[in-house]
Formats: sequence, structure tokens, C-alpha cells
Amino acid sequence: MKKVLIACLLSCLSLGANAGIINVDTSKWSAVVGPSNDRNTGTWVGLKSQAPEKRGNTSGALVSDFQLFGDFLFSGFFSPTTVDYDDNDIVGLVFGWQDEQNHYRVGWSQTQRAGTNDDQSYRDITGRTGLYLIREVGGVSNTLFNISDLFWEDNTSYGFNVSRQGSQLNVNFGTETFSLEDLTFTSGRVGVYTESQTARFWQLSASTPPLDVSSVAEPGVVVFISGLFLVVAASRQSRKQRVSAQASVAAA
Ligand SMILES: [Ca+2]
Ligand SMILES: [Ca+2]
Repeated sequence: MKKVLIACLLSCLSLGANAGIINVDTSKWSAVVGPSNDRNTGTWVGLKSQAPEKRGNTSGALVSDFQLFGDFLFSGFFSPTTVDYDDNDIVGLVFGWQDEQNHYRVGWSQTQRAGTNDDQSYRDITGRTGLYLIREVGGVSNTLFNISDLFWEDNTSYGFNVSRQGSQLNVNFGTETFSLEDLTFTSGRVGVYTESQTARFWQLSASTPPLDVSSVAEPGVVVFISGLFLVVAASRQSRKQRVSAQASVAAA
């Protein structure tokens, strides 16, 4: 019985360890109207090679085919400029995405640099520039975080990751990291977006905490929970058998 229990526990733990990994395949993601002033979906290339790229001066979001529930981690890399195209507008990511009017977005602009011929850059719908986190609910924007004078650099690659731990959102985007509490959208799709900007994104990955049974997000987690019940039930049965065996010994 003990061997069976250990084997079951190991197999359950193994299922649990893999439970949170989500298969990211950007060829299945959807190009949609973004959280933008410019109401178009833009054109994305590189979806099959898992490196979504905007080569034109367009807007729009690319959102995942899966939803994340509860705690999660979404990470990757991005570069706003290409070898032959320089611009100064908005590049960002979305999460808790229901639609373009209900989501969180992290956006970053380059804006007009002093002493250059750059055009004035796009601003978020809120009028924000620099780095910002916006919560959009029913088309009403709320700024949760903003550094208005922090801008991305040309010909530079950046990393990002955004995660939820209970009510806490942790955002690392480019050069900045910040955390705050918000429970408005505890589930939704993730994605990337641009406004009037070229950009490339790569090594996108998403996961949910593998052993956190409080967030039942993936079928694997459900399997793990079933397995846990199985282990608990088996342990109880084993104990019951021992107690009844001891009772028999005592009676004898
Ligand atoms: Ca530029
Ligand atoms: Ca532009």
C-alpha cells in the first residue's frame, strides 16, 4: 500500500509540476482592435515562428487563444524599432484582457526627444506618455501607474514579465519594476500591442503556479487536485485498515 501511495504521490507531484506551463503558439493568437486612439488591428507577421512583429506604422493588439485564471506569470522580450524603421510611439502588453474596453495595459512611448526632429509621439487615450499601467473598465480608463518622463531607447531589446499573486500585480517592463494591489480582472487573455509603432516580441511564455491549488486554471491542475483527493482518500483508508487491524489484535 505504501508503495502504491508513494507512486501515486510522485505521479501527482509530477503532474502538478507541469500543470502551470501553457503552450504558447502565437499562430493561434488573434489580431484585434487595440486599446488605442487608432481603431485598427494592424498587420502582424512572424506568428508561426513565435516572434510577432509589426513592420508598419500601425496599431492594434495580438491576444492569446487561452485565458489565465487567478495567479499567473506572462513574460517575454520586445524591441520597438527595426533596422530600417525608426519611430517614437507606443509599445506594450495587455493582460486580464476581456476586450479593448475591459483589460489592463502596460504601455511605453518614446516621445519627442529634445534637440531631434522626432514627431510628437502618440499618447495613450488617457493622454499619458512614458511608462504607464492603465486599467480599462467599460471603456473608462484609470491610471494605476505612470512615469511620464521615462522613455524607451532606439535599437534596444527589453525584457518584460507581469504576474499576479493574489491581489498583487507585479509588473517588470523594460527598465522599471513596480507592484500594486488590484482585483478588477482576475482572469482574461494576455497579449501585446502597439500604437502607431513597429515592434517585435519574442520568447513569449505564460504559466500559472503549478502547485497552487487555490487557482484552478489548467486541466493539469484539476488532475493534480483529483490526485490529491486520491492520495488523501488512500491515506485515510490505510489508516482505517491499521486501526481496524490494531482493534483485532487487541480483541484477540
Ligand atoms: Ca526613435
Ligand atoms: Ca508612428
